[in-house]
Amino acid sequence: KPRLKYEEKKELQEHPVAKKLLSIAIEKKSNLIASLDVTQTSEILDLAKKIGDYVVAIKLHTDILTDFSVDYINELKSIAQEKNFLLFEDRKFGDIGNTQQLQFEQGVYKISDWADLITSHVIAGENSLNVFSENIGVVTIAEMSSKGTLTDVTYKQKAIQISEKNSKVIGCVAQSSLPDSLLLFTPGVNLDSKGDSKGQQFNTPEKVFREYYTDFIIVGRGIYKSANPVEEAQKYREEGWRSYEATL
Ligand code: UP6
Repeated sequence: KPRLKYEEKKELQEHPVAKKLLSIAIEKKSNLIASLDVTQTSEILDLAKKIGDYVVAIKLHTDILTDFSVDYINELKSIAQEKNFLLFEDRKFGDIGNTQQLQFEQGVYKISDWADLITSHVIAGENSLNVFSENIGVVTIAEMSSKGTLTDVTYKQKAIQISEKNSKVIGCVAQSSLPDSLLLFTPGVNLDSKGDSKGQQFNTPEKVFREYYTDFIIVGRGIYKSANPVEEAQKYREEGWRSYEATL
């Protein structure tokens, strides 16, 4: 059976962030999330201005920054507003609820103040998700892209069960298809490389749409490490959209 269109998926979503993400995808004809895994705020701001038109969201690892500041976050927020993309903090929470709450709300980054989307493991069980606010879209880690990951079929099924039951969860990170009610986010996407020496495994956009019916491709080094990030962002956007349409 063909996959659901973004318009049809939007009908199934209750969460405002899920609806917003799908609206942006439809409007921009893009299913690309750029992961800007760079260590200086100036690099993120520069890349966000240049590629913001082609992405639905920018994924961040805020704890790798050497010069985080509230001014940086405010500037990134205004670029996001202007260019119409969401901010996705890939924190991969993975602790008991109480600790996750402190990591989410406190510390230097105060993720709860600015993120539209966050990632969380569900290794600590369903109640650990209680601490995230209703207005932030939670994306759970159901299955990882790396070689030898412990997220086997049973783990993935349990993670999906928890995710389906929780109204804050809009979808999962995974490397295989999900129930229609959850949005699928797939990292480990690269057109030029099969992997790295640290366990990452890459697939092409075409494969992850055809085989998994993914909803969003997450591209890191394929864009920010390339000589021309703008050209690459355009290329992944086109390739992602073409691959999506081919599965309808
Ligand atoms: N990521 C994965 N695999 C997962 C979950 N998350 O690669 O299973 C994240 C990484 C990185 C990005 O933390 O930020 O997606 C992939 O970047 P890359 O394209 O440079 O490998």
